[in-house]
Amino acid sequence: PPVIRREDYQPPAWLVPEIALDFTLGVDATRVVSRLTVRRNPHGDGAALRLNGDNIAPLGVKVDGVAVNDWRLDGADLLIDLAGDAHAVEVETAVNPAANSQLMGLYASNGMLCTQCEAEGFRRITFFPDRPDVLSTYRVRMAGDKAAFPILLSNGNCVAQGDDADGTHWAEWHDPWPKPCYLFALVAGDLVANHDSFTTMSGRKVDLNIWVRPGDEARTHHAMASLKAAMRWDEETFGREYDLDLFNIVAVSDFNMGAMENKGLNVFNTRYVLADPETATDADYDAVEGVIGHEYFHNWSGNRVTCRDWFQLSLKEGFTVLRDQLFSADMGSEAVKRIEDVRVLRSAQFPEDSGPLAHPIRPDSYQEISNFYTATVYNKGAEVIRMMRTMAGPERFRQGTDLYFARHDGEAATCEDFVKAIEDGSGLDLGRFRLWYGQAGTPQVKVALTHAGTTATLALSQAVPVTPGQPEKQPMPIPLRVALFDRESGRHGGERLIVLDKASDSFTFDGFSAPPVLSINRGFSAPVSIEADRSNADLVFLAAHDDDPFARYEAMQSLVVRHLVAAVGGGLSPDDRAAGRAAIGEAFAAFLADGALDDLMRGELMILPSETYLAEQLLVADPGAIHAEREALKAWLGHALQAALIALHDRASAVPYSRDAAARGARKLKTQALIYLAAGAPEEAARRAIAQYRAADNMTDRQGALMVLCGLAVPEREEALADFHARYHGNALVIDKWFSLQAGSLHPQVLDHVQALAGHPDFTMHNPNRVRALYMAFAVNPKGFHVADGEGYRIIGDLIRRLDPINPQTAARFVPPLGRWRRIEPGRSAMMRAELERIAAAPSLSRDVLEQVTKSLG
Ligand code: B3K
Ligand code: ZN
Repeated sequence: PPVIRREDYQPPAWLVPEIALDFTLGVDATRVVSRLTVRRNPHGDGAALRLNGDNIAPLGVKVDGVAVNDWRLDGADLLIDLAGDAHAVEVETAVNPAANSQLMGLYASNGMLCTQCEAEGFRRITFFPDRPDVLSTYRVRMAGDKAAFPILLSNGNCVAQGDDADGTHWAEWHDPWPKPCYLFALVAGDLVANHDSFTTMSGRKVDLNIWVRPGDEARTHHAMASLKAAMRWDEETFGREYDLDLFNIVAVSDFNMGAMENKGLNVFNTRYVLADPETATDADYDAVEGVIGHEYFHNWSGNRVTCRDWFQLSLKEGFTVLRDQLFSADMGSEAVKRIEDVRVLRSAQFPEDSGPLAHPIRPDSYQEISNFYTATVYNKGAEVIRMMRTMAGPERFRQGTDLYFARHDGEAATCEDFVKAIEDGSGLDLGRFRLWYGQAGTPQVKVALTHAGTTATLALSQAVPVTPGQPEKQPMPIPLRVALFDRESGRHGGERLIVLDKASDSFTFDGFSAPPVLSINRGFSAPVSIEADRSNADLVFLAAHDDDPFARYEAMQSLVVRHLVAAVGGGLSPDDRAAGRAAIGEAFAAFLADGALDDLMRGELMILPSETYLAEQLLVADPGAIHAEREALKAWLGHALQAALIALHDRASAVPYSRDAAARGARKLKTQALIYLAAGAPEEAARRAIAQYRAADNMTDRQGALMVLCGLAVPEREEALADFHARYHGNALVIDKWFSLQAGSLHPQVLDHVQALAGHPDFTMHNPNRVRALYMAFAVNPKGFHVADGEGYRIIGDLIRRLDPINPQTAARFVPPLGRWRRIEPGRSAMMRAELERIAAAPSLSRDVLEQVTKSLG
């Protein structure tokens, strides 16, 4: 497949200021007439009009009202030579939404029709310059059977509608804001809305609707509350006001991603809309709030200011992720949100950055852009912008974002435009900081603290690892929030922000009569990996005393990482092992008993570093050994702290259900306590888990209990699984949980379970949520995926081959777990690689899978 390069960018030869689309809707056949007003771009190269297409054929082409046939096809694109500088071009196409299993373009989902155009789905509907720097105002007319499609929606405002005699009806929509075609959307179906309204800061009333299938209305209240909170928050925090009189959200059950920010008509995966206490966990509630916020925030960061080309994807995604993170932090616990975000970064982005698919947040080339909607572009992209905010401070950062929006409103901008606006608006010098956009790889920072007289000296050095296509790296500015604690008082004399902008540097701190304890990268101020030679005692000290909650969590994590890495390497004598466990146990016991901690934070501190993150610490990892050591530590803690864990579970179980922070904290603890008990005292855990399951009046407790039972070979497991399935039969999102919990479990027969579930009547390859529920839960379950005989790899390899012809975008998402082979011990490594080779040898692979597999082998 051809390689698209960032440096080859050329402005479009033709602009399309206006488009009118006319849809005659049908589930098996929809006809589309597209009328474009095209104008030659003075900055273009004077070439023919190129309209991209994908899997469509032109049924008729007119230029200035006259049918022509001197058009030609170049691959899938339609080329039309035009004599003048301005023309009207009309193209007719037909598509079959029911046959569209890729879920890109116009497709059918449960009898309704909907679209997904980002990144390149619009070209599967009609011929168009499908690139984000061509902005048009849209008029959309749709007509169709009124019984099948009582609701007809598109972007902007509905300007006219009517009924026809033959049982059909029609509607016309107009979106006044010019937009690229990836933000176009259409929805037609039998939907009901939760209606509400929001009054903007300038006093305009906006109608809000969340559209769902009849019967789901009662589960939309949290989404609506989140939407209104997001609208207010963006006004207050970023000065951004909504710009239409109507905002529609539609929930769709067949969807490749989480949601899509189409202008005025966001389309959502049902899983990020529907929530009630009976069917959604606290984490699900948080995810709904976060994704509703994310898509809403795109109205400015993405829609009003869009991307010039897809290499700039992080311009909208990194910035919008940062915005949704700050929003969620303000809605709940800032400390807990930060920890969760770092955990996602470390388990999803760090491995990406150190593997064969590593790319900078602004990639230099791609074959299939869908493969670049990654944790790097999204989450590391957010971290990079967060560093600018940390260095500027929130007020000056806001001056930068104000300038960015003012300067580029209505434009298709670049990452460089963003950095320049932050620079000009905030007064920061971001000269070398721009390297963060171009260099892939997680910087490794080495830290040593020495003490002499009354001075502590912090010596730092950095190295950015080699990544594919980037053999040489330059040092980057790394902002580190640092505090030095006095061992006696347990306090520090103020935090300092230092910026390491060279390969190595040192910083001095005066006024310490004794060697202080170092707290560094507080708040995770930079997305780097820190290598510091700190004693267990110092880490235990920080885990107990650090006033930065992230640093406290981090000290705990470091303590565990260090112990487990040494254990896995076989370098622990029995005495060392006992000492390491004792230090961890001491820290655990301290925060379990710490009355000053809230339970949500206590629950975070209880979570051990993931096996993926542990594997990242090793050049070559043995997943079996990592799993065994981590489980052994859990069992030791569960056993050693059994009384405290039981007391915790009892205390938390007495808290009645509510959505407030204290009750959510209690629920988090209940499940965490069960997890440790399951490892250290399985009978006690099984008793408690089935009791929690039976008594549950909410999904958090029920799912937590079922998750723990799923990992135990006990009769209560079957009872709970059968009850769960019967109770929620027909509720797709909850049945997804039923699949995930089994596929992600610690049960010794997890592989057999996965294979049986693949043949379950509720399983289908055509619904991405269901595919992910079974297979992604399995692919990220180290116990199952890395089983020593390689069967886990074969399961995922088979899945990729079978799913690719149906849904290549989703199939490609399963390649990265296999792509880790170079960093895995030789036996498994060879089997992972062989699996990739089997995939590569399959006839006619999609561009999506081919790119990921080739790069993973390369
Ligand atoms: N912008 C969409 C991503 C859609 C990508 C489809 N390949 C979701 C989001 O980030 O908000
Ligand atoms: Zn986004």
